[in-house]
Amino acid sequence: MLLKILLGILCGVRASATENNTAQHGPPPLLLVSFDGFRADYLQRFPMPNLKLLYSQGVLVEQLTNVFITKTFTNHYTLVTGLYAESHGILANNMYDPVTQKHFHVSNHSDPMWWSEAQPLWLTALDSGYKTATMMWPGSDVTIGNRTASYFAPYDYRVTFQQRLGNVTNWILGNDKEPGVKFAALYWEEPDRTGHIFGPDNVTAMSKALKEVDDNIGLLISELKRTGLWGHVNILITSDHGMAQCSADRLIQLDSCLHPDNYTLVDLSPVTSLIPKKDPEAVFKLLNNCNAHMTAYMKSSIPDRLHYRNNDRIQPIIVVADEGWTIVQRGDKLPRFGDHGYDNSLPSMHPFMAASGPSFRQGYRISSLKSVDIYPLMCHLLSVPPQPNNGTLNRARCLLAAESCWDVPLVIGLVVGVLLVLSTITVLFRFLSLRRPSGSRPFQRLQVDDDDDDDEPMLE
Ligand SMILES: *[C@@H]1O[C@H](CO)[C@@H](O)[C@H](O)[C@H]1NC(C)=O
Ligand SMILES: *[C@@H]1O[C@H](CO)[C@@H](O)[C@H](O)[C@H]1NC(C)=O
Ligand SMILES: *[C@@H]1O[C@H](CO)[C@@H](O)[C@H](O)[C@H]1NC(C)=O
Ligand SMILES: *[C@@H]1O[C@H](CO)[C@@H](O)[C@H](O)[C@H]1NC(C)=O
Ligand SMILES: *[C@@H]1O[C@H](CO)[C@@H](O)[C@H](O)[C@H]1NC(C)=O
Ligand SMILES: *[C@@H]1O[C@H](CO)[C@@H](O)[C@H](O)[C@H]1NC(C)=O
Ligand SMILES: CC(=O)N[C@H]1CO[C@H](CO)[C@@H](O)[C@@H]1O
Ligand SMILES: [Zn+2]
Repeated sequence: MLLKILLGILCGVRASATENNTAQHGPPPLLLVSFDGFRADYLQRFPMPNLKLLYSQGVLVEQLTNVFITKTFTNHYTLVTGLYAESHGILANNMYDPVTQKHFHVSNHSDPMWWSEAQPLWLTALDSGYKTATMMWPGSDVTIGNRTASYFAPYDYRVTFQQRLGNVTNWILGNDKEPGVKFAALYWEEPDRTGHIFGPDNVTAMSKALKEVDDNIGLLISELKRTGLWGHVNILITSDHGMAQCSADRLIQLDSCLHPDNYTLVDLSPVTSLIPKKDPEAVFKLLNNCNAHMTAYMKSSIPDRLHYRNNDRIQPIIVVADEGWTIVQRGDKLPRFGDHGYDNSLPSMHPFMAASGPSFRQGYRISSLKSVDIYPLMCHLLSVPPQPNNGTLNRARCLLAAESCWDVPLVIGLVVGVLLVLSTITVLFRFLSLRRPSGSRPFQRLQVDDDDDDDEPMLE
């Protein structure tokens, strides 16, 4: 708490050219790009020259602590709302809502009721008078509160990255009739797809996929340079989650513990979500003792740190598999070699964040940030008042060029230093005042210097 306050005070705002422009022409446009399933350590394991070029001129957050469950729709909505899953309502890629008795699936996600517990940035920014655009960002084709971004395109895997990018740069540029958009969100499905098919440990497959991702980042840089936007837009490249290696040796069969007649299945792996038919406690007990590599929770006892409890769309029992384990109902067929959705404290589930542009520092990196903090950061970059959220700008402030910021270790050092000086002064002061003789303390006199002796009578 003390540290928070200190950081807040120390991160004083410095006047800068960016702010001058902000005052006159509004903030620079912000382009948010997600490469689905980009596990943080891919950055160390694969070359990625274009991405490295981008953040060498900007900032890098080596790991982003995302939210539970570490699935695509859940975390993409978190990035644009700053909310935990329980607060934005997109709790999984497969959901059941007991109030409306509706079912949600990635391929049937367009009913606004699922998304209306939050307001994504592409809508909030409209209220500041900006135009916005979304290119296949999950949920951005849904009419939320009767609105969409000014421009959007529903997901279509056949549209190449270059085509998506072309639309986005046109939207940012604007034309004679329409001003450019201030906020654009661009989605690309790799390296998630390859990660699922081959697993993140397959160096051959992942090298190829990440080379393509990096080539796309190269395209992004050259397209922004070609259109004159480079250096004038803030670019934020991030992802929703990482990927864990799965194996046929790490399968958990629910049927071996519990007959499927006993429950209605809502979601399966790596987080099983189910509704018990009769006795919930009995079903829980069977699941809890089923396999050492998974943990069952009654809804009321899901740990606080997961922020995954206060929502009707969380079912009475969830079961969470250990890293790399796959839950199936029956059989011994491994559905995919890579998966995500596991506990969000696992580094393998974490993505990264890189950014560059006029508002960011250059060549700066921090080891971690929470994904809920991206939203307040983006609101700050756009001067858009944030909706209530679970993030804070304080942790991301140091990434900004306009903030003179102190490192946490430095601040701790400073605080300790100040405390040391203060206590030294106190000790010295005490020592000196002890040296002041008082007749009632005989030992005092023994320590007193000769020249001090002269003053004594006057003091007493
Ligand atoms: C602010 O912008 C104006 C016009 O673009 C420029 O003349 C002025 O020098 C700028 N001031 C600062 C402090 O950058
Ligand atoms: C899609 O979801 C809606 C409710 O949100 C439901 O009425 C409809 O039956 C679903 N369609 C399919 C094909 O599952
Ligand atoms: C959305 O628009 C419809 C018809 O235009 C209207 O009936 C409804 O109240 C609106 N809903 C919201 C949330 O504004
Ligand atoms: C994207 O750009 C292409 C080529 O200019 C155009 O045909 C297409 O309509 C654009 N898509 C959207 C959603 O505006
Ligand atoms: C790794 O991926 C390649 C395709 O890039 C595939 O041919 C190979 O079988 C995979 N290896 C393993 C061990 O899965
Ligand atoms: C997250 O933010 C929402 C909106 O402000 C709030 O209702 C919720 O209590 C917050 N969650 C936590 C764990 O603070
Ligand atoms: C705990 C529980 O409800 N067990 C039931 C599961 O389903 C089988 C088959 O329908 C029943 O025999 C069990 O009693
Ligand atoms: Zn994903």
